[in-house]
Amino acid sequence: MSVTMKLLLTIVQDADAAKLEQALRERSFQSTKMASTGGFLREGNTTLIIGVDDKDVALVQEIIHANCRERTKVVTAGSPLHAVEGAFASQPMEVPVGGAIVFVLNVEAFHRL
Ligand code: 2BA
Repeated sequence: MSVTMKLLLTIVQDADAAKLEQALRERSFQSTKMASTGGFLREGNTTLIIGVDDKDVALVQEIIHANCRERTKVVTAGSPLHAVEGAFASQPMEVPVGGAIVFVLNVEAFHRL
């Protein structure tokens, strides 16, 4: 049986996660929260798995956009990043993070067993 559903694999900053979860709940969208770590900064972030009907994808993306903001992280000398990046990263540098990274995946099937 095919379903008309998408999975939004959504990576957000920890600081935005609770507010986003609440906003989704208020609109009756289900989500699953996973602790994750960014490969570049090697800091904790949050990955939300959100399964939604195709027709709700745009709305959910609006909710994500409204609840996640861009922040700048300063990567300072002595951070784990500097150990691997060498001379390129010997000065403090700023990187923008977020609002949110959203992968939209087709869902082949959805079962509640
Ligand atoms: P991080 O990998 O810790 O990356 C944090 C931020 O550092 C990124 O923010 C980006 O602005 C910057 N950045 C990442 N790689 C870089 C590089 N090679 N050179 C310079 N700057 C770099 P966002 O793009 O907003 O990503 C936030 C988090 O979302 C990432 O944390 C990662 O956990 C996830 N992410 C982003 N793109 C992804 C992808 N294509 N696949 C899987 N995860 C991704």
